[in-house]
Amino acid sequence: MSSPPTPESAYAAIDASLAEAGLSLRRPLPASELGALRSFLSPALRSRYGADAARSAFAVALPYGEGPAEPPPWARDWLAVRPGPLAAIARFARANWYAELVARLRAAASLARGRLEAGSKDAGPSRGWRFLANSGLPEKRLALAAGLGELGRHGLVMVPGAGSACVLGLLLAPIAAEGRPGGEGGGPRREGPPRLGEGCGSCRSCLEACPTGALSGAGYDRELCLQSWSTRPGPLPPAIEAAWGGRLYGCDACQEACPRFRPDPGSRAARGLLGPGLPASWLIEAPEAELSSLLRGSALGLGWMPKEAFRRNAALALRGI
Ligand code: B12
Ligand code: SF4
Ligand code: SF4
Repeated sequence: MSSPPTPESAYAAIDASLAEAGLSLRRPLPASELGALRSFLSPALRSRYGADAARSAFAVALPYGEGPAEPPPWARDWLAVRPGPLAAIARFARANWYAELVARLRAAASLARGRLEAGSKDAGPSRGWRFLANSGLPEKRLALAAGLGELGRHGLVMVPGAGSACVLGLLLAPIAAEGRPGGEGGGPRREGPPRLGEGCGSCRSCLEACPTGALSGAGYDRELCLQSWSTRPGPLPPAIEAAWGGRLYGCDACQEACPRFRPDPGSRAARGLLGPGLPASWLIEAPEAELSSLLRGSALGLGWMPKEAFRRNAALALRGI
């Protein structure tokens, strides 16, 4: 017969398991914030992400690196026959860091359940454990509320060591867990709304570096952000087109300008390895089925991403490189 774990022993099991799964940047979400999340979410989102069943939650960040130095073998084969420029991929998408983070969260949940069950403790229903990254939950807000980092003036969460060079995720658990944070989170938990650029001092580098003026002291204008247009098919507004440059997916300009942006050379992802860019001519000429099949499993392989947007980006990149 198993008995419920104490919140402290559940916390110890989950925290140790997150560490074992390679997640050093981890912080528990205050219970009050989990309650606030439930009131904030629509019933559909609460049910989709299992928020009602969650009794505890951990915010995590996975620092990413530069990704592979070269495109994948099939892209190199194409280039051997058709030499030409690569259309650029931003660092967060050069490997599937979201899938990597979800895999580590899944591994951590399985380890935590194992630890608890080995001590005859009830780990709750397995479907109550949820592993999320780039989900429909407000991940930046939750990371900040957990004290994982602070909000840079570019609107991204900065964590110790990596700055904004990290993806964010969440582990939801169906058991209560309480304890002293064991991970390398950024600082005290935050009460109230996060403040933009609170640790930035007088720096304005990201604002100045944004090629479209999407960032201003007052905040961020999504309609002006190049990344917002990466997956929208059709002609681009002239100002966006003029600033496009050699991009295929993502934009790192505001982050590259940040003195605290430090991609982690030791970080590794096993999934969706694309590298710094893909041959622009392949993106334009390859049949749609080939694009879908070779991009599957990567950050560019989601079913809702229209391939004609990638073809347009590649055509602009050919012009802009
Ligand atoms: C949609 C989206 C985009 C859109 C729009 C971004 C935006 N800021 O609006 C586009 C495609 C443009 C985009 C761009 C990028 N993105 Co993006 N994006 C997302 C996504 C999927 C949703 C964010 C969202 O809905 N934004 C809408 C805004 C208005 O919502 P919000 O900022 O989260 O704020 C909400 C909460 O505060 C909430 N709220 C308000 N009050 C309260 C009260 C309570 C109690 C609660 C609970 C919530 C709450 O309401 C707000 C509005 O809905 C998140 C993942 C996620 N699930 O959070 C990633 C995410 C924000 N993106 C990420 C990344 C990496 C990027 C890029 C850097 C990629 C790139 N290199 O090109 C750029 C960043 C550009 C920039 N300077 O911000 C990372 C950021 C990591 C980090 N360190 O901060 C995230 C967190 C994905 C992840 N899991 O790692 N992104
Ligand atoms: S991602 Fe690019 S376009 Fe978007 S805010 Fe940053 S610099 Fe500007
Ligand atoms: S570039 Fe400067 S202002 Fe922008 S987030 Fe980094 S430190 Fe803050």
